Amino acid sequence: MSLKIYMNGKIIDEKQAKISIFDHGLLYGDGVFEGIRSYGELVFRLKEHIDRLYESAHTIMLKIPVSKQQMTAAVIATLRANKLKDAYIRLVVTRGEGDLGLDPRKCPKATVFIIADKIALYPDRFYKQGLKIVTVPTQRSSAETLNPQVKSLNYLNNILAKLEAINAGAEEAIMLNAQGHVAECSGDNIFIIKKGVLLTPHISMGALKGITRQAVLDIASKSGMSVKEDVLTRHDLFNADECFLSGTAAEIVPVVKIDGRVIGNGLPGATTLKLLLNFRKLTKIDGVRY
Ligand code: PXG
Repeated sequence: MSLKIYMNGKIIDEKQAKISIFDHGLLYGDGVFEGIRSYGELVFRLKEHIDRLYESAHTIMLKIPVSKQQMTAAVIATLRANKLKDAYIRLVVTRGEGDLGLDPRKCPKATVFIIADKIALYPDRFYKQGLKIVTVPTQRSSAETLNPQVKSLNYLNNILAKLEAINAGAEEAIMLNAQGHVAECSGDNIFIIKKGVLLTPHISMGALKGITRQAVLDIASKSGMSVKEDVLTRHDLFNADECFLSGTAAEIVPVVKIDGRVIGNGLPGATTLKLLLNFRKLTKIDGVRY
């Protein structure tokens, strides 16, 4: 069955959804995107995703040709057109068609498209056994180079890190910043639990302000746990009681080994699993209905 795609104001068949070879999203990775999830018929934290998309676009001086309200309606229209209940939604805005030069002024109109498809869930063993992850040589780009806060179409920094993790036989890559402090993973934020305190790298360490990350911080604070956005080293990770990753696709996934060091008792942590349970409860109530 072919998917229905939202493209520049219309819902069309995926076979008709084509991008120009002169689109600067392709030629230069010049554009922004979001990965969003719906649970049942609720789009999880849609407003936060739309806000982040427009902030990313603002920073790269990319004018999105539709309002936030229209974009929200477009996401919902795409989900309805595909009759999807549990879905993964990819929202993409590129600089649009231009010439072969870098100059964004040569691209008069941004390209907007939305793909909604069935969600490809992570294997169950990731949650039951936990992940083995490694730190990788590729540093997270700094705010002064390519700010990790901008969810841009230029993901090579993260892809290089992912390749290095795969080459090492690991499932995710921990990226450090130029100071050697923990920033985040190639497509997820990272958390540890130490003596009952929930810790995650401060955004200034070079992390994307993850929407799942914020949900985890909200859930933990509400349950009375102390939470701290901090400076974390590999030593802090190795000696944590528990470790997990957060992201739209992953939700909350336990980590049991980092660079060969066993974390805690080597099994998914009890607090991690409780947070995952509470996160899944939240996804059933916190969202925009369609
Ligand atoms: N850090 C980075 C670098 C990300 O790309 C996250 C953290 C988690 O953020 P959210 O808002 O999702 O909690 C992301 C987002 C994939 C995939 O297919 C993952 C992301 C983006 C695009 C695709 O695994 N992660």
